[in-house]
Amino acid sequence: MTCGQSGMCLPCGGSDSCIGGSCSADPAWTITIDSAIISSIDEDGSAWDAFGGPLADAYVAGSLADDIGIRWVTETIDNVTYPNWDEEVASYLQSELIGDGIGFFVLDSDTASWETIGNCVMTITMGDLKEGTKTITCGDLVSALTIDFAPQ
Ligand SMILES: [Ca+2]
Ligand SMILES: [Ca+2]
Repeated sequence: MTCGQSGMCLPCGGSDSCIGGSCSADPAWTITIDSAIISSIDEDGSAWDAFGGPLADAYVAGSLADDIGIRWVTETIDNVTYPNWDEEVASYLQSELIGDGIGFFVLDSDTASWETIGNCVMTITMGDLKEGTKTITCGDLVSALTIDFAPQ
């Protein structure tokens, strides 16, 4: 079955999506924020916090890269350089992941606000999904951000 002209898609039915002009299987994948490696000091060489422990109180927020705004947020882990969230945050269609990628903000939670530790976009290929995990740098202060993928 063919579909899609100039960005318009006819319904494909089932769990298929219009990919490259034909209806193709488009399974959902769950996204798990696994872990990160965060600098112990900020870009000015200062502690992340003056009170309550100098290391970052780290959490990750994000969405598909084309989305406006934040769609999900992890728990905060206090005073860490190697946060291990292992937290499932979202489920997206394969076509969305490969088409858009995911935008991430790694943040330091403060009393009434936050500081940005890093932000980045992860591009995702079919190979990455099959591998089940991908690690990227996320700005100068996050030397590794690891995301896991699993078929839903
Ligand atoms: Ca702070
Ligand atoms: Ca802290």
